[in-house]
Amino acid sequence: MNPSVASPNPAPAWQGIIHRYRARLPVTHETPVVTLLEGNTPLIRVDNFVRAIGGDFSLYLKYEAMNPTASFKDRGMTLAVSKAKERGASVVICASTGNTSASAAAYAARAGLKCVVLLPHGKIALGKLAQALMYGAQTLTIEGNFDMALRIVRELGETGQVEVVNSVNPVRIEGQKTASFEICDQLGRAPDFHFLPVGNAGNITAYWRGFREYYAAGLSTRLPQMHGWQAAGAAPIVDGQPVENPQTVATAIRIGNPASWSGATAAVKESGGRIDKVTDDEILNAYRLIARSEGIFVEPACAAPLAGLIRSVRAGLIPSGSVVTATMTGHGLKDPDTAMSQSEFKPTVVAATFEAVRAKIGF
Ligand code: AN7
Repeated sequence: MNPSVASPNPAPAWQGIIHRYRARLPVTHETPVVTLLEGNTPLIRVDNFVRAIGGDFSLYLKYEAMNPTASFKDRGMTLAVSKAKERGASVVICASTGNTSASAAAYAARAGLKCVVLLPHGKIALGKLAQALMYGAQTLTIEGNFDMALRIVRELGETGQVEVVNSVNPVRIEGQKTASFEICDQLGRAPDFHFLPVGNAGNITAYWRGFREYYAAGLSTRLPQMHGWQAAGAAPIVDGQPVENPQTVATAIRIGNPASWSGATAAVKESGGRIDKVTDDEILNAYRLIARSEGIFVEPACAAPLAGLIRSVRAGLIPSGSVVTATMTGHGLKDPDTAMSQSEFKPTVVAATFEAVRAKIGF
């Protein structure tokens, strides 16, 4: 690089969410910070999508896929693993529908801790399973669902032999609230509405806490309505009772008895928002639409709030001129099987000649 064109005052390098928001997080200068430089993810304005769904408002997607393990879980995990290390733990453990396990495995590898993950057998997106294996976690696929795995993990936690890094560990929520801080910092204000998917309900709890903290500190001047969306086959909060056998194409949110149930209901009630459900067909429709209208590839769970937004627009619930944000919690590449089966397009095999390719393109 030519030094004469380098900025005389370069922006300081991003050092992760603990460094950036240290004063608002439960850490001391003794806490060993285990970071992969998570956070500082893009907030992308998506006008094409809004036009396609017939809305008249500004929509910004918090693209959490740009975290080091390609999901929002890294915000909570940097804190959970740092605190585990501070306490002298040697083993971290979690139950997961996939993203928590990928994140726990990565941060444990970074910290030099053993990691054990319990996953529902056969119901994990391929990319997430590959991550847990590559980062070196002991990977146990149980013959049962996420809720059963979490029950076992909680019991193991009570032995005092392992550190549970699911969101039942309160520092996970603390780390995840930093996404709300970033949204306010990036927008220069808090949104009017915030949409996000709900599974175990830790993230909606965390976002609401983050928005409230910034408001209380005078760093924002309004509080958004929180709009959480579950999948119809896994909608215990909407239905008002645990779901014994949850089912949805959005495996990330295939959860029947959320740990942070009360946090979700409080967020919705206190903010004047809403928690509701969308069908798998609606999820898949929004999943394809956001990819082809904006070039933003997310995993199916992220399409639940987008489908919810489509419903809300049709119901006339989003006033014109509103500022709406939505969390895109995980990357589309996590779940290549769903992408390949749901894409409207298939690759076309063609002879390796100029003529054959030109004929296929149609000119
Ligand atoms: C992409 O990884 O529960 O409501 O074990 O992976 O805070 O649970 C993942 C959840 C949304 C729901 N989007 O967030 C796990 C796990 C994606 C997710 C959620 C998850 P919460």
